[in-house]
Amino acid sequence: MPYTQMAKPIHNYLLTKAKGILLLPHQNPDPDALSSVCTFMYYLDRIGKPYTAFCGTSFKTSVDFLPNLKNIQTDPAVLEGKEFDTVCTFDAGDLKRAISTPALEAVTKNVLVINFDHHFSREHWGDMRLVDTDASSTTMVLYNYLKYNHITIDHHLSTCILTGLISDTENFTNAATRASTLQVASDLMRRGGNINLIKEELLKDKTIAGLKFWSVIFERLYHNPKHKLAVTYVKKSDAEHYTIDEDELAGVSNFIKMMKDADVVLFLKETHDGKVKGSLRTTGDFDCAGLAMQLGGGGHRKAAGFAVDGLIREHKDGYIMIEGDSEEVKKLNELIQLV
Ligand SMILES: [Mn+2]
Repeated sequence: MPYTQMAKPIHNYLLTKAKGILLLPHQNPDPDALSSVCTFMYYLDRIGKPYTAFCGTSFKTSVDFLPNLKNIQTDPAVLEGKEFDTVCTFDAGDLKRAISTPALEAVTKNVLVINFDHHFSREHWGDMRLVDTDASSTTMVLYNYLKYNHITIDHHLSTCILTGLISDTENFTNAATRASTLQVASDLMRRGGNINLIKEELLKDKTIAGLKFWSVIFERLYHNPKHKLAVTYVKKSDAEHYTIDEDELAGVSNFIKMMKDADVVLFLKETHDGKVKGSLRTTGDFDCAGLAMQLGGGGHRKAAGFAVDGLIREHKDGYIMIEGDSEEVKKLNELIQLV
């Protein structure tokens, strides 16, 4: 448990030493990253420390109901002339996913980095770290952090923390759901966390345009029985014909993984910088992180990702191959081709 060693030193540092605090979710933040930043803003308000909350990318979100979400800035102009000595990152997995733009790089030279996360990472980055890979969400890490530091968790904090918990466990259905998750969720509900508001707002995130693109993704889905792998994909050129929303794409891979016919779902997506990004999802015993690592990536057992240089080529026999010449591409093609 990292809390016994790190929760108090981090709190003491923030309370007594930090002068300019910058809070960063990862780029293209998900509800857990955003609600973690919202949780931390409430906490810093409580201990009377000023901060700037900033996200390197603009974001569209289903967590607008969190009252202080509007305080997360995205215009780099707000960073100008500010001096930071401390950066807190949330849910980032990798430092580059938090410090993701030149403007952020410029203001974060010579700062102390505090990493709050629940992702596994091979590089144990951050000058101070509170990383608990057993935690269901980054907000859960913050729940424990606040408890260790005897910060009262009121209804605002409860709703923020519960948001990350519900989102990352997909309404308490995926493998990140543990006995401790439900225990903490019930404590947060007792403290005034508004579970009905959160569930309704998080679930109501589909659009007609988005669902039409879901049908395209379903149409492309195929199954490689040899590897018990289901594959589908998004091409760069799809953007010319459909409205594509990243959040809705995350929703579709979570939906597809519920299928009975495959052990693991691989969702491949061409990016604009000549790569193919893959995300692996399973509800079973398959080790997604193990496979992702062989393909140059990483992640959790149940959800992992990787990226290779290449392009998606559709094969006339209803499957795809990746055009590229790295070892990883070769390995990937062995998994996805139907021969
Ligand atoms: Mn998370």
